Amino acid sequence: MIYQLYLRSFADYNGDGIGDFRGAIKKLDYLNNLGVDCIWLMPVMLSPSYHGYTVSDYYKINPIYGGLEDLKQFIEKAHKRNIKVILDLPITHTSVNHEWFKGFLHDKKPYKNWYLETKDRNCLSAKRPWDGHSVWGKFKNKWYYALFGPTSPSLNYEDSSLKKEIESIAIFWLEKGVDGFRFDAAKHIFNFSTSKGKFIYQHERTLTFWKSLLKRLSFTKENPLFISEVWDERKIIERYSDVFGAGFNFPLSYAIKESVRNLNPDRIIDTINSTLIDKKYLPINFLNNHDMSRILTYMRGSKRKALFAYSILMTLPGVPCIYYGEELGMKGKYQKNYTEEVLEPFLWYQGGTGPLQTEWKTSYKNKPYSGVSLEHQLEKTDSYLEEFKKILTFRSQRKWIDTASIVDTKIKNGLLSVTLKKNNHIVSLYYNYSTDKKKISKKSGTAVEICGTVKSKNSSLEIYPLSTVVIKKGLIQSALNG
Ligand code: ACG
Repeated sequence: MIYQLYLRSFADYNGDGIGDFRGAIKKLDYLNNLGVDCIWLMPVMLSPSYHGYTVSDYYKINPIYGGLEDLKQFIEKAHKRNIKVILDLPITHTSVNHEWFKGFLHDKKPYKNWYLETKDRNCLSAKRPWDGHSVWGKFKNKWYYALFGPTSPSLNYEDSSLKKEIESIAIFWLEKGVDGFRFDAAKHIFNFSTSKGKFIYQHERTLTFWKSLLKRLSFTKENPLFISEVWDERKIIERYSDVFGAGFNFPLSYAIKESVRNLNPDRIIDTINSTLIDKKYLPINFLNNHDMSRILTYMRGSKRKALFAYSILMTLPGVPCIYYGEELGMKGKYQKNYTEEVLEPFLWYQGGTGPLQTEWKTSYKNKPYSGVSLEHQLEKTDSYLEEFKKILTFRSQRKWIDTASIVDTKIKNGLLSVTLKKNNHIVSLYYNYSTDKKKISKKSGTAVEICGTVKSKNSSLEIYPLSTVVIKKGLIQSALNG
């Protein structure tokens, strides 16, 4: 189970209000108890931006988070708890503060070729396909390609010396002990055609680039975890996941969220079948990340729906990944160009202050005394966190599900069932999407209720709306009774 961690908002050791490695070290037991076995650190390299996706030095840790020694300590202490650590590596663009970009602006070799410049009017009219933004930035008289906006000039991989440098950077971090990377924006290595003056994905070339880079990196580390972030339709995601060995499963994220929000599971079976069956790579399943709304907000405040969605995520094959603070039911809606709203401080204390609490920004969505804090929830018996943990515990005790096969999927009158198999484990999962109780008949054995309410009545089980139950096959013979 992967935990996506935004260090700035997690735990502050040195008292400057900003989360850091030493603070996060103090919270490793908290993550361990949740069942986390891999931490994805959102960008921690030197960067002028709050999110860190614009890097100004790939060999340096952002000093607000600590130094290289602190990262090494963090990794060492995580490893002691059998937790892996992977870094977010945004290499399709840099910060404008990077020495490379300064070199480019001054036409210095080799940097003048590491970014793309144009004077061609035809090129300048090119737009980003998904939202129509211009893909160019301007400094003095120079127009440079900047797919993610003018403060993030895109790197130009037509120059082979750049690839060598990126290789050295990745090796540098692997040698420091990190277990792998989340490769940001992986489909965007080659996407501008200067001859046509247009934005055009060049997947073949991009995949060749990654194959060669990853092959080189695999010599440095045994069993590295490389995850591609390719936000696209299934077929494209798959091509990249095959090369990386693991990829974020965007279609499943949409399918779970939409089906639960609309209480309509009709489309989810197709997505389960097409994204989770017979894969040569590990699907990384998630509901949201820092580019998306938090789940409780997405579900318009319905805790039942949010937990039900998590129960689906946590019972399907593939590796589940959760975004920090989701276990508390933090809220926040991502609005275009305003990622900050989903990056609020993890609230440890009711009053918003106490040891290790971060406060680098005001929380608008997760305010003190709003009931979201860990402290408050630990004092209650029926908290969101407690229900969330029950779902996580189910999964962390059954790691075999990560690589299980799906042998059957069915849906009848709003009751979705999925049967999983791995070696001698066979289980059937039942998810009640309808607004009525559903009955399944049983012969003998026990059922594990994962979410919501499930009652045993004589020879049958009653599954309440928005509830999930798992049944060990062979112990209970089930039939959908509608
Ligand atoms: C990553 C990070 C993100 C980061 C960057 C840049 C990249 O997660 O936080 O921004 O370092 C595109 C890229 C992604 C990128 C997002 C933000 N994410 O491909 O790699 O932008 C369509 C497009 C996608 C596009 C998405 C954006 O195809 O390419 O993602 O829209 O909404 C279905 C379709 C699918 C479609 C979706 C959504 O799934 O199949 O094709 O995706 O619907 O419509 C960071 C900061 C930013 C800052 C930047 C410099 O977060 O604020 O500006 O750095």
